[in-house]
Amino acid sequence: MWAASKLASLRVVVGLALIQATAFAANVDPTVLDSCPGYNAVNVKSKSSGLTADLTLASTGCNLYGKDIQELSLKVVYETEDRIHVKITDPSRKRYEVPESVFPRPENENANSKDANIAFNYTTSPFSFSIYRKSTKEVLFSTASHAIIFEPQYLRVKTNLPANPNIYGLGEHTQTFHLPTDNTTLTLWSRDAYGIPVGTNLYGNHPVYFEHRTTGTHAVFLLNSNGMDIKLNTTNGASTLEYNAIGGVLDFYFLAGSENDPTEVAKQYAEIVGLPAEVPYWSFGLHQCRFGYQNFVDVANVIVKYAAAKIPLETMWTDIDYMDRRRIFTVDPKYFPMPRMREIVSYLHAHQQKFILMTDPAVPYLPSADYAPYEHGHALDVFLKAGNGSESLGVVWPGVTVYPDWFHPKIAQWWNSEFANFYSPSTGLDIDGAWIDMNEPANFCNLPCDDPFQQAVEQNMPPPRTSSPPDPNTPIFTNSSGQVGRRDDFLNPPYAINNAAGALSSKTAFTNVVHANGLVEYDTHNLYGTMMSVATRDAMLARRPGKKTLIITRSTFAGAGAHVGKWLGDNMSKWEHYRVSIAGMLAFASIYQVPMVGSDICGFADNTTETLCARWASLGAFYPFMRNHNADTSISQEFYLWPSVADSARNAIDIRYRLIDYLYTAFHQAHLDGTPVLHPLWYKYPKDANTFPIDLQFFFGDSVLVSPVTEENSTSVAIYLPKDTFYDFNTLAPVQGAGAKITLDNVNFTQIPVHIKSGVVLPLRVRSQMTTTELRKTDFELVVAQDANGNATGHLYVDDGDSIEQKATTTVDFKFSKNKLTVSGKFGYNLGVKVARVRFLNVQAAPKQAVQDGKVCQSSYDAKNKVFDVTLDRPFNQGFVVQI
Ligand SMILES: *[C@@H]1O[C@H](CO)[C@@H](O)[C@H](O)[C@H]1NC(C)=O
Ligand SMILES: *[C@@H]1O[C@H](CO)[C@@H](O)[C@H](O)[C@H]1NC(C)=O
Ligand SMILES: *[C@@H]1O[C@H](CO)[C@@H](O)[C@H](O)[C@H]1NC(C)=O
Ligand SMILES: *[C@@H]1O[C@H](CO)[C@@H](O)[C@H](O)[C@H]1NC(C)=O
Ligand SMILES: *[C@@H]1O[C@H](CO)[C@@H](O)[C@H](O)[C@H]1NC(C)=O
Ligand SMILES: *[C@@H]1O[C@H](CO)[C@@H](O)[C@H](O)[C@H]1NC(C)=O
Ligand SMILES: *[C@@H]1O[C@H](CO)[C@@H](O)[C@H](O)[C@H]1NC(C)=O
Ligand SMILES: *[C@@H]1O[C@H](CO)[C@@H](O)[C@H](O)[C@H]1NC(C)=O
Ligand SMILES: *[C@@H]1O[C@H](CO)[C@@H](O)[C@H](O)[C@H]1NC(C)=O
Ligand SMILES: CC(=O)N[C@H]1CO[C@H](CO)[C@@H](O)[C@@H]1O
Repeated sequence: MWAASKLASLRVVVGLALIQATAFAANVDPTVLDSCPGYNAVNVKSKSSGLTADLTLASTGCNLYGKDIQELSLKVVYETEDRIHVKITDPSRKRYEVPESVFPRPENENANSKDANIAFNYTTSPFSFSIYRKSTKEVLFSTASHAIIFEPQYLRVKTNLPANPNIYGLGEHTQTFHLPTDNTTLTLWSRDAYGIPVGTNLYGNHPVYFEHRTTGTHAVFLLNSNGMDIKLNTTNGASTLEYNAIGGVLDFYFLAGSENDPTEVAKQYAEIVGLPAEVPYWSFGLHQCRFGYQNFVDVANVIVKYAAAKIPLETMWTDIDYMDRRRIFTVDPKYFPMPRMREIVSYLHAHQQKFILMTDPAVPYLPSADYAPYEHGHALDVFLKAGNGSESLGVVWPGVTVYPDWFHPKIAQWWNSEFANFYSPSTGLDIDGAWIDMNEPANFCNLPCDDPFQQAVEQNMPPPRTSSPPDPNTPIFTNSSGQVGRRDDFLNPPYAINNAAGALSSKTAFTNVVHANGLVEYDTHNLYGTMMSVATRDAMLARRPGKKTLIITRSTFAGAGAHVGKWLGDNMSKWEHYRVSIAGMLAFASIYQVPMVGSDICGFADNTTETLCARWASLGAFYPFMRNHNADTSISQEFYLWPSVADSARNAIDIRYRLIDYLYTAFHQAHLDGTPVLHPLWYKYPKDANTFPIDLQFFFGDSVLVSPVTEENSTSVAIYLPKDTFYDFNTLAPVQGAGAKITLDNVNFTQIPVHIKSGVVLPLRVRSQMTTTELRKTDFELVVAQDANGNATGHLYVDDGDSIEQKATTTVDFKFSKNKLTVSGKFGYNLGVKVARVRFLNVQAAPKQAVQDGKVCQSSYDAKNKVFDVTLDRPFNQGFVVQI
């Protein structure tokens, strides 16, 4: 979060204080790049599992941003039948590569190229390569006629694309989900991106794209954490995608995906970046937060008012307001005194509710004050260092700060111990999850930042303590292999990526600082948020061994979802941001494998309006992570403040909570095999080109279609329904999709259109206005939404909701065919509830009766909506059959 009130003055300073990059900058004529000589392939050695070759510079080189490297080595490995790994490195010099400790490499299964679904092809002179799909012979990726450029601080690879390509991913950004492919630059460089402006680099970095064709969906992942511009362009009808990275190596993974099911490529991507972490059951409840709660009384009042409004609040959050002078691991003794805060936490826990606080990475630089977190970290020497060995300073909320070095061997010892102390259940604040922000890392100090103390004063950050200079005996930077002999410009490399903050170090930690292991922030910057995420997760697990936790971060790198969830940063209370939140969420959940994702409901900055907040409360109920959050200078926006917003929240939370077990099951499946938790429409209808650009509707889980009203003041929405049968979630009446838009009218501000895709059996809880702890004690009902063939299937996974290792779990399969519903499975975990009813949809005429395992049940038929409603009284601890 960022103080809106500070923004105006900061904007002015940014423009003046940038270190100007000396670069030719990002706009060299593409024909110049294409006319570079590139490389010739020699000593090509092919094997069944891949090939190796030496690449030699074809002539003197074009030396655009440095000297072209003479000799490269190419290694191609068929790691699985669906994955080819193509790596180009400089054999003469060790270059930075994303460390294995941060990004473990996927297992190489040594596939035989004969069995692979995609193949690597190449030309030798000049060297170019392509990847094609064997079954259709389609070229998926091809560098033909675009020279590969490999210089110390500049790498370029460009591929041809088909006309009007369907490209998704390459975030974090606020472009449409279906990316524009003309004159578009996507920049990857973690940035504190207040207002999430379109066309700029934002908080996280996911250098992966999925390309969809009616003949199949494949993916390309470039494992590189350096700053880069990825350019999509179309010239004379020919589309291309070009990588321009300022370091690292060319480390590509090509994924075959499949011809019919786009979710296959999502699963294959999960094999590389890791399967998403499971989160506790309670984390799907409603979260309330804001920046600007004044004191502990405010916080307590919100909790009480939610209860009074009968809107089930699961988790109360507090932003940095709670801190003493905005110092992490402290409470303000006057405004948020520890005993009173402990009282709030006890109250929440006694009411089966949860508590989460914000923790930032920046640590106030307080060498001579009595501030233990700094002292401990300093003693262990775990903070980032400037080149002369002193701690590298920035300015963040508490004033002058240092930054943890997540590569330091003692970082976990320090971070875990600060977490254990401050968040101690017996003496501190017993949080249930953690929220980590500002971890790009953000820095308010404007370049050249030669006097952070002065800037802290100018920016009115809590004034710094009188500080002595760094201890002359501070251990100084030791050279490592990655560093020796490297003369790169870490502050202003010759190729300037299109960083919206200006120079690379602008508004973040200095990119020339060297980590404890010798790696330079220039290379690892984009990993900072993910490394803090992993460290925080470990600290939470250390506090509560064996328990699942919720960590929500702002900055992410590929693979972050295996550890944490993510919120979409500092958006604004605007309709555009309500709309763009869907594209952002889909990108994280369906492409990047970070499914625990959501946007600040009702908007973070600026003032919301009643109608925006009412619509957003409904939409937010279908974010996997549902949190209302707000900025300090904005008007309050708790859902209970307006009757229409409260109604909207209650209505949508009712649907969400009844579906929580379905959502929990989807997360479990994602954790097992990478099946996405949310789906864009084209994942389900891959041959229907009308679905490719849609990003204002989506599937929540596998089969619940959400189609919010998207225009201010409107009570109607034109939604696209593919050729398939759907059911209105409220009435359960069938709605036939015709592969066209239909207009829904009279959607008042308390409602959101939701449809069930046919062919599914949905397990729902029967009642919902309660905490998730209570919810788990309520009965189930089943909704049988048959398809055109009279079939439907579904699944349910239940465990204790809390433990990482489960002693006993329940896995249920539902199958409906020939008017018979069969419920079977493994009932290891005792749910302790019943199945209270089954509703069969699209039943054309009243059945004579419903029989459950030989026993005739009470039933009724609703002819208008064609729903056959059967009452059961069946403990949900074994299988059963219902015949109608
Ligand atoms: C491989 O590349 C060569 C050279 O461009 C081309 O002639 C050949 O058709 C390609 N093979 C396949 C199967 O695409
Ligand atoms: C491409 O986009 C840039 C930045 O938005 C703009 O300045 C430029 O005019 C555009 N060029 C073309 C050819 O559309
Ligand atoms: C796209 O190509 C046009 C024409 O060559 C060029 O002017 C423009 O800068 C390119 N845009 C990007 C983002 O590369
Ligand atoms: C070390 O370098 C930093 C920034 O480069 C500078 O601010 C600091 O004064 C230097 N410290 C010493 C002891 O020279
Ligand atoms: C580190 O490497 C640089 C450049 O090679 C060299 O000048 C410096 O003396 C080295 N420092 C140490 C402590 O070895
Ligand atoms: C939000 O509303 C408050 C209270 O009415 C007002 O002081 C503030 O200026 C408003 N903010 C914006 C950005 O309009
Ligand atoms: C929506 O209605 C409000 C209140 O009548 C009005 O101020 C606003 O301009 C309207 N917005 C649009 C986009 O029509
Ligand atoms: C909104 O629409 C729903 C469903 O059509 C209806 O039940 C409810 O009464 C309406 N509320 C208002 C305030 O019109
Ligand atoms: C419907 O389900 C039955 C029983 O599982 C199966 O035999 C049949 O093939 C299914 N029909 C279709 C069209 O999928
Ligand atoms: C996605 C979007 O609309 N972003 C906008 C957010 O607000 C900032 C500041 O007003 C704009 O610059 C962005 O374009």
